[in-house]
Amino acid sequence: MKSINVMPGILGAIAIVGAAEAGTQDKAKPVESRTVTLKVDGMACSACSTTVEKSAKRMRGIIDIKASQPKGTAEVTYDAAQTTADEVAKFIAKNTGFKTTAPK
Ligand SMILES: [Cu+2]
Repeated sequence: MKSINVMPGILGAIAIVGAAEAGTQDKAKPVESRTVTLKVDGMACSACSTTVEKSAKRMRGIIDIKASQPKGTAEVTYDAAQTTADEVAKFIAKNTGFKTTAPK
């Protein structure tokens, strides 16, 4: 009876590895990548732009962000299936205090 008990254990482990690999590829959720330039008011130095970047990277659906203090902008790449430019702007404004607006 012992061999019968061992088999489901091995199959279970293989199933878990398979699921983990499928998860990293994320085929169930197609990425609708979009890039938008947000206006970010009030950044005074490079630490401010770093704050904006770090804040936005915690948000669901953010693929990449590059904030520029001299330009007063943040170029954001996000998954349009998960969020919108307006939501990203609101998230940044709420978490950093910098007035952030999405292009209309
Ligand atoms: Cu600063």
